[in-house]
Amino acid sequence: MPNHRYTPQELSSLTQKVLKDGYCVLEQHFSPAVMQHWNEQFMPLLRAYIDSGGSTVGRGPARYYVTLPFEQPFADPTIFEDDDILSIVEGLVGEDFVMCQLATDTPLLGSDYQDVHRDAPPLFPEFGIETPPFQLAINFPLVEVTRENGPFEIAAGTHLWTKAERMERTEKGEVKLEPVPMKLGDVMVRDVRALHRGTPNQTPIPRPMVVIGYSRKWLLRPEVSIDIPRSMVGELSHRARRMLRYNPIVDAASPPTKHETYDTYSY
Ligand SMILES: O=C(O)CCC(=O)C(=O)O
Repeated sequence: MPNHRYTPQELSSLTQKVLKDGYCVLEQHFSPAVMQHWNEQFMPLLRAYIDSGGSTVGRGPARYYVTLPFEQPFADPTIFEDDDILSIVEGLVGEDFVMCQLATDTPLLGSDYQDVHRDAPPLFPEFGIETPPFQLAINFPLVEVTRENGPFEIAAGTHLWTKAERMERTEKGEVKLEPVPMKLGDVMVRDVRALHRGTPNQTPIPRPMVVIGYSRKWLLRPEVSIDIPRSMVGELSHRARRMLRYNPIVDAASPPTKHETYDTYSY
C-alpha cells in the first residue's frame, strides 16, 4: 500500500512547481533522526575518501562528490522508494523511470563559489531546443543548511533556457540565484537543468547533501551508477529492482575509495 503524506492535489501542485520553477522543496519530509544517523555513518566514508586522495576535479577546492555504498543505512527503501517523491518523479519523467545515482556533494571549509551550471546537457544539443524533464535530482542535506555552511543556490525558471538564452541572459544579469537554506529532513526535487551553484562552507563542519538521481526509462547515464551487492538483491521490492535495473550487480558494496567518474557536469 502506498504511504502518502500529501494528497493527490498537493502532489500535482508540487509537480507543477518543478515544471515551472525547476525545483520544489518538501519541508520536513524525512526523519531528522534518520538524517543524523546517515551523517554519522557517512563521516568515516568521507574521511576515507579524502585520505585516499579523493579527487575534487571539476568541483572546486575542498568539495567532494562521493557515491554512497548500497548497504545500510543508505540502501533504505523508506528514502529511495518514498511514495510521495516517486509520485512527483513519475509525474515529471514518466512511468517505469530508473534510479541511477545515490551519492553526496560535500563542501568543506576552504570550498569556494562554483561556476553557475546545470548537471546535464540537453537531449538534442545540435538543435538548440529544450525538452520536458528527463533527469531529476532529489537532494537532502545530512546537516542543517544555513547561510554559513554553503547553501545550494538555484535560479528558478532557468531549466528551459537554451544555451543561447543562457548566454544572453547571463550577460544581462538575469540569472537570479537564491540560496536554499534547508532544515534536516527537508527534500528538494530538482530538474538538473535549473542553473545552480555550490557556495563556500565557512564552518569547520562538513555539509553533505545527498543526491538521488532518477531518469526517464530510456536514459542511461554512464557517468553515475550504483553498485548493487548481490546479497541486497533479494531484499529489494519488485519496484526497487525495476528502478535499479541499469545498475551493476556486484559481489560486495563499493569501498569509499572507489574512483569517481562523475567529474564533468557543467553545461
Ligand atoms: O551541493 C552543492 O553545494 C552543489 C554542488 C553542485 O552543484 C555540484 O557539485 O555539481
